[in-house]
Amino acid sequence: MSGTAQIGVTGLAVMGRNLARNFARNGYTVALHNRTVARTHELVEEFGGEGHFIATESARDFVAALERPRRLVIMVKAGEATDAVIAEFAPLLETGDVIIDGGNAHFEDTRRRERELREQGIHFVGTGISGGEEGALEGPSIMPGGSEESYDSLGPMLEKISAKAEDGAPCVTHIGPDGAGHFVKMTHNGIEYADMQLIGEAYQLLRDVAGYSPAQIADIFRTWNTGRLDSYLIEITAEVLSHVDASTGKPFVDVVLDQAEQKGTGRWTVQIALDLGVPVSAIAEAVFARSVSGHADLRDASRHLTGPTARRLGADEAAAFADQVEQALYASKIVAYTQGFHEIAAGSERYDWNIDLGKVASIWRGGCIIRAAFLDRITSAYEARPRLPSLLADKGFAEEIAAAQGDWRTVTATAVTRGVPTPAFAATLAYYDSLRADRLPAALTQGQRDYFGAHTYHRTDREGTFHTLWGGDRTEVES
Ligand code: NBP
Repeated sequence: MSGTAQIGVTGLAVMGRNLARNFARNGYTVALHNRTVARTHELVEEFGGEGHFIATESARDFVAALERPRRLVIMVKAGEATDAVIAEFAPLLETGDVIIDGGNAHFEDTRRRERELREQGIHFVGTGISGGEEGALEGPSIMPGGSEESYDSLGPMLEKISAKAEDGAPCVTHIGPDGAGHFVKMTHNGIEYADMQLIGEAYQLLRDVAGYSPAQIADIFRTWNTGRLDSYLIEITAEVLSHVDASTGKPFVDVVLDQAEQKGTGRWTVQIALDLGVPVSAIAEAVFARSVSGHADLRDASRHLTGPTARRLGADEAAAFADQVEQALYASKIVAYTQGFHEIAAGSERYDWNIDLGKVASIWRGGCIIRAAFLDRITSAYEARPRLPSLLADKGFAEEIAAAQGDWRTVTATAVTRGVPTPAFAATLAYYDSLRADRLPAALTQGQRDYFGAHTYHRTDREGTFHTLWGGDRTEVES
C-alpha cells in the first residue's frame, strides 16, 4: 500500500530538520526518520504546527509512509554514514523510487552510488544544497544531479522550496547526470573559499596599510555592498567587522583565534582541478592560506623572521587606497570565478555532463553563500556565447579588468613592499598576466626537461617532436 507523504527526510540534524520543515511549510506531507529516534519526535514536538509530518521510528515504517514513486532525502554526515543509510533503505525500495542525497558527498562517490542503484532501477540524485542551516529552512540554492526522469518528478518540489532570485526565478536547475550536482556544489564551495580569502586580504590591507579600525572597515564594506561587489559575503563581512565582543568590549575579530579550518569541498576542488589540469590558483591559495593560518607551530617558530614594519597612510591617502582596494578585489574576484567556471567546464567535458554554465551562475543568485549581483553578468556572458572558453574572453569582463588593473597592480605591489600577505590577490594577478603574456617561460622549462630527461619538445616553426643531444654535439633529432 502506498503511503501519503510526498517526500521523506532521513537524517534530522540541523540541515535535515530545516529542510524537512521547509518542505512542510510549502504544503508537502513529510515523512521523518532519524537513526536516533528522539530527534524525530523533538522535531514534531517543536515544529509540528508548521505543516504535516509523519514521524517514523524504523526504516520500514519510513518507506511505507511514502507515496509512490517514493522520494526520500538523505541528510546524514557525508561518507560512510551515507553508504550505511543507502544499504538500509535500498532493499526496501522499488523500481522508479528516488533517493536524494543532499549531503556534501564527493562526486565520485555519487557516481558510484548512482551506478549501483541504477542497476536496481532506483534513481539516485546527488544534490548540492547551499545556504547553510538558514538556507535549508528559508530556501537554499539547489544543485541536483541524476537522471532527467528523476528531475521530472522532483523538480517542481525543489523549485518550490528553493531560494528565489530577485527576478523570482527558483534557484534550482537539473545540473546534469550522476555526479554533476555534487561536482558543481564542490566547485561552488571552492569559489566561496577564494571569495572569502580575497575579502580577508582586502580587510588586512585596509587595516594594516590604510590604518582603519574594524568598525571603519565595516562601513567601507557596507558602501561596497551598494555597488558591483553587492553580495552576501560582503554583507556579512560588514556585520562581523562591526560586532563588538561583549565580554571585552574589543572588536570581535580581535578576540577570535586567527586559525581557519579547511576541510572537504575546498580541498577537493583543488585536488580535482589538479587531476583535470585546470589552474585554480585563487582557490588553491585560499585553501593554503587557511592551512598556513592553522599551523600555529610554524608561525610561532617564525617570530624571528624580519620584514618591513607597517607605516600607516594619512587620512586622504587612506581613502584613496580604499578605492584602489575595491578595484583590486573586483578584478581578483572576476579571475577567481573565471577559474571556478573553468573547472566546471572541464568536469562537464570529462564526464559528459553537458552543464549549462550560465544556468549554474543564475541558480547561485539566491540562497547560497556566494550569491551576488555579479552572477547576473556571468549568466549574460554565457548566454551570449555558450562556448565561451573563459570568462576573461567576455568583452565586458575584459574591459572591467582593464579599467581596474592599474589599481590592482598598485595594491598588490603595496602589499608586497609593506609585507602584508595577499596570496590570492597576487595569484589572480599572475594568472591574468600569464594569459596575457606573449611568451611564457614554459619554453625554458621544456628545454630543461629535454636536457635532463629527454622529454622532447615541439617547435614554434615546424611540426614534429624533437630532442636535442645535450650530452653530445647538441644536434637536434626528430623523434
Ligand atoms: P551532520 O553532518 O552533523 O550529520 C548528522 C546526522 O547524520 C544525524 O542525523 C546523524 O544521526 C546522522 N548519522 C550519522 Br553522523 N551516522 C549515521 C549512520 N551511520 N547511520 C544513520 N545516520 C547517521 O549533519 P548536518 O550538519 O545537518 O549536515 C547534513 C549533511 O548536509 C552533511 O552531509 C553536510 O555536509 C551537508 N551540508 C551541511 C551544511 C551545513 O551548513 N551544515 C550545508 C550544506 C550541506 P544521529 O542523530 O542518530 O546521530
